[in-house]
Amino acid sequence: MTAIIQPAPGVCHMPGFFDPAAQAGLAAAIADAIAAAPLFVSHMPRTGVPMSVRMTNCGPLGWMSDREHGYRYEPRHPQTGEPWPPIPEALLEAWRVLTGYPRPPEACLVNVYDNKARMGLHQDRDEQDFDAPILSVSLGADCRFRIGGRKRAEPTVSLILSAGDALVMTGPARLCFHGVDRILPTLTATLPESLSKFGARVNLTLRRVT
Ligand code: MD6
Ligand code: FE
Repeated sequence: MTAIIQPAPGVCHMPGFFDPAAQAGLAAAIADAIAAAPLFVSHMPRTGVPMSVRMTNCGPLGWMSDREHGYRYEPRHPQTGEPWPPIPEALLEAWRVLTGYPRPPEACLVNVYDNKARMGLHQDRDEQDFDAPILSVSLGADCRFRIGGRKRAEPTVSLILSAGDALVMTGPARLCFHGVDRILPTLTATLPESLSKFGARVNLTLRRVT
């Protein structure tokens, strides 16, 4: 039984939800997904500035962005043209247990951070369904995660996301601004070996889209 911390209404942080053995199993499944659907770089709409994370997806739909067509979900990998690999069973199980949502996630975004990568404050609003929660699972290095209100200018709180942590954003938090300030230095590389060649931290974000 893991503790549940609520840093803001609708935000549930469950540190160490996945134990080290479960993290290793998940890492191996994500390494398989990356082998089938290689990591790629998305670009900001209009400006074309590249994002500092590399990404891929699992599930029927995958999130991506480029200068011309902006933020969107696509059923196929932009380079291979293949459908995304399936969402690992351990993540589907976590979705059922932690969200209680009656339908399965349609998208699992895999974000890979090196030590310099970050993610600016954003809302997850490219989905048609804001009633469904979002589940995020972190592997590898710690990061400083920041979460605020529904307006960008509202005050924010920060928390540390560590390996094995699950975070659910639901209800009043579903459209809150959030981001990753920075990856924190660790004495020991915590990303399981199957993924450590790709980066320092991996975040998996599961969503309903339609
Ligand atoms: C990350 N996470 O932790 C980025 N989005 O690397 C997210 O952008 C995120 O953790 C929606 C809900 C939970 C999240
Ligand atoms: Fe997000």
